[in-house]
Amino acid sequence: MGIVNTTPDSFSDGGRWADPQSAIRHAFTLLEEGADILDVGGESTRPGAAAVPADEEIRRVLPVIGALAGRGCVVSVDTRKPEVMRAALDAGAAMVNDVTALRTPGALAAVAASDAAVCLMHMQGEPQSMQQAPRYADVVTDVKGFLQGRVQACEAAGIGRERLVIDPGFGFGKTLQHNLALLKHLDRLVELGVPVLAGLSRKSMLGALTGRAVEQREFAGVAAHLAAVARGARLLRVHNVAAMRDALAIWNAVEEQQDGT
Ligand code: HH2
Repeated sequence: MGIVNTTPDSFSDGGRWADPQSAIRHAFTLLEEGADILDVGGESTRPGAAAVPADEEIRRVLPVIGALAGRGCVVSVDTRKPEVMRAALDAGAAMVNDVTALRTPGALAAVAASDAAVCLMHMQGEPQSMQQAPRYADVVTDVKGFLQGRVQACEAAGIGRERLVIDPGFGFGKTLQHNLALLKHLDRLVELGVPVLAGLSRKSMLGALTGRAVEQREFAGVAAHLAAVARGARLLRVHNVAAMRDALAIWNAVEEQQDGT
């Protein structure tokens, strides 16, 4: 999954693709590099980010989603607002990626009324304050229990399991130790029987471990994503698709090597 930001303030590439034409061009570059899904977002969820009104978010993402879906691309919309979900699905988005796991009133119904897929992500607290004092009894058990509850809420609302993806939400209300525990034990989320997505690209945990600035975390991100794949992650949300594709080509060749040859 390649990341297409239309926000002026994303934590990693804020403003670079804020006009629709450059966002669309960037999306096509990601496709050429091997992305299967393009994740289009119009509201940054970085720690401390300001909320964006729905009409402004729609104004940012709709031209990009319409253009990409119109050309047959598989598009995901990264939003937590039911109004934006509906507009994006009408414009051809095939997936909703929601960092609040459809907890906003009306979000379950907005997705249930479509046949789109949905990514349910765990976040403790709100972006404005989530990194102040994240706390868990046991982070892996707590996140797994939350995601299991959201899978059940989706099924009860008429969104079948085959449409669902789950995500521990690296960096969303988590300390470095919480993030590492979730990555190390990602196989416990895989046990829920729903494909797991990992989004570690350029995140602060990579900076904490390497001392690198946001734009220099590419190698660290590839390593972190491979650690996720090794534990069963099936989707990776990344900025640098080419680097991840190369890493996966090697990974998959080793995994698929038959013994005895
Ligand atoms: N991380 C960000 C945004 N959306 N969605 C999922 N499912 N998983 C994630 O880990 C995730 C996400 C990060 O926030 P943002 O500030 O928008 O930065 P960017 O989109 O450049 O990654």
